[in-house]
Amino acid sequence: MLYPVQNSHRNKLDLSGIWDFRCDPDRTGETNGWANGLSDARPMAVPGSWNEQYDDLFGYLDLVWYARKFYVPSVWKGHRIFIRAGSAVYFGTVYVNGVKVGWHEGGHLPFAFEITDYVKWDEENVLAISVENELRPERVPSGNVTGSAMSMFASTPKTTYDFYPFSGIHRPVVLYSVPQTYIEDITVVTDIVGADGLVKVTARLNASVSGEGTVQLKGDGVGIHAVLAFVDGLAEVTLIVPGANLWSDKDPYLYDLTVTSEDDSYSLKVGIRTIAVEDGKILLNGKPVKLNGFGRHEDFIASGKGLNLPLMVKDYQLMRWTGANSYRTSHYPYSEEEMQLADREGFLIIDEIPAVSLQMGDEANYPERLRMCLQQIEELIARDKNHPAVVMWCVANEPMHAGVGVGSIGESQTSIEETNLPGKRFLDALLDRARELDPTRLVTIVTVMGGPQNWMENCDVICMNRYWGWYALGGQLDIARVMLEKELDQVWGRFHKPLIMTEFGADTIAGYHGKPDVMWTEDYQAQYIRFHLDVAAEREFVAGMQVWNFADFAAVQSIARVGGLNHKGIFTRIRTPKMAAHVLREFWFEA
Ligand code: BDP
Repeated sequence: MLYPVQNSHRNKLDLSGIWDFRCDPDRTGETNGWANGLSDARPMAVPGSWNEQYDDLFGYLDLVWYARKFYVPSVWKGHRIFIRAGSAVYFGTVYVNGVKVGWHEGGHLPFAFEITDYVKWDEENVLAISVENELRPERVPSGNVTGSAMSMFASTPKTTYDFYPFSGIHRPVVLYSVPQTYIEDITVVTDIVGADGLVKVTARLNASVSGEGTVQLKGDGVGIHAVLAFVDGLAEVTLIVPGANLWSDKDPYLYDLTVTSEDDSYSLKVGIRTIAVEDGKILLNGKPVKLNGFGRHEDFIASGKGLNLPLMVKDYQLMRWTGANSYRTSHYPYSEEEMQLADREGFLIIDEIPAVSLQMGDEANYPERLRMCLQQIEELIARDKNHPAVVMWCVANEPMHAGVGVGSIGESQTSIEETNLPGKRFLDALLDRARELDPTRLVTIVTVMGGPQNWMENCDVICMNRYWGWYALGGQLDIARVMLEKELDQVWGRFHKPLIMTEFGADTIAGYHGKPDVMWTEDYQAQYIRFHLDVAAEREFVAGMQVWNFADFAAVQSIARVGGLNHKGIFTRIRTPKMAAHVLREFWFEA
């Protein structure tokens, strides 16, 4: 799944813009010919979430149709034509000139279909995409689960997770062309031997043909060429880069790699780096590194979860300003543009599939959810495997053990390990699959307070979300600190693996202050963050601290979410810093 590019062999047309849009709650659109265009349509921006663009669509999660017209430039004749969407949440079906050309299940990941045989030349074509985001128990993530632990956080809509289920075409839809025989995939794996960088390039054509191609790596003072011998459509070569300029969070150096085949060429950025775990530490290029930063969301006023490029650039600037060098794509894959920026800006990414708050007590839904999780792992790794920024795959966030209730928040438990073995097997299957597909990166599961402790045992890095001083021991930061220290030390003692606190946070209304600093004030959040960073600084095995959350974000409505927002942001939803942002700067800047 190579990111579409424009170059001398390939073409690309971005179809972002204002599309026609219509809801189809009775599901009659297909029989009524909506695939050929929409009447009585209203304007809708693509990319963007429909829920944020119109009040009456805020709570609408059912079927909708998007449509627009397009021309295929006549100079593309003789090429293969594809249509590709960066993401549609949750289920998207694509029609070209009334013909259903394909569908894709699962949000936040791209899909493309070849449409060469369906396009008309020298006249207008109609593109229609239907999308629905029904919340269903068997889906990933799940909704409308009876007895979900999340009821306190989700009065409406009935998600099992704590963010608004924004729906729609969230990333650009592009039309692109490739030659008849084209480079279908490239995998780059890097290594370091002494002062040399090794860049192993594997290229695959769409046809099992043999022939000659080339690989070229360019950088400061380096120009390395090699021949690529394709046999049955596959070729592999390892380049040696003497005195390589390594990629790191401090110096994100990128080389330009170009692969050519007889008819095609494709260029991508390459960062030479290694990532490993050794002696309880995470090593980047053989040296210990800490992942300091945030859990985040793709979320903003009006654009919802839609790609918002200025916001993306601004967020990186703000993260850098705090001194952060890392974040987790909580709780789903972020845009490809975001991953490209992470490579360029030197951020260390924990890349997560949308398996958030899966209810592991609900075994009836295991088979379907397992199928979806495995599909999402495969698609995510296929999409992001060449990004040096991505250092870890996360295959689940806070899976919920059997019988969990809102009150079940405390230390991770050993007493419930035995009764939760089915959940462990499910999660282990996800870890195994990610490792099998990519043995060069670390793999993890982010665990919930009060969960079975052995669910962490097969992770390369222990990732813990803990809310001592918020959901447990709120307003009692001194006791909360003792509990946190006790749990961290016990978990380290059991597993001897580096540990990242992937979430810790306190809801805070910007502008609220207090002395004493009570819950919900900026002062409380600042103290809460400070004690966590102090505790981490005293423990070498803590390999990272990621605050929940970078910014306030839209959640589902409930008594716990003032104004429909989760207020744990270090920045507000419109990106003004709260007091705690300065605490982070103090700890992280130039750390
Ligand atoms: C954790 C979840 C996260 C929530 C957060 C919270 O992983 O999605 O938003 O708690 O409650 O349980 O703020």
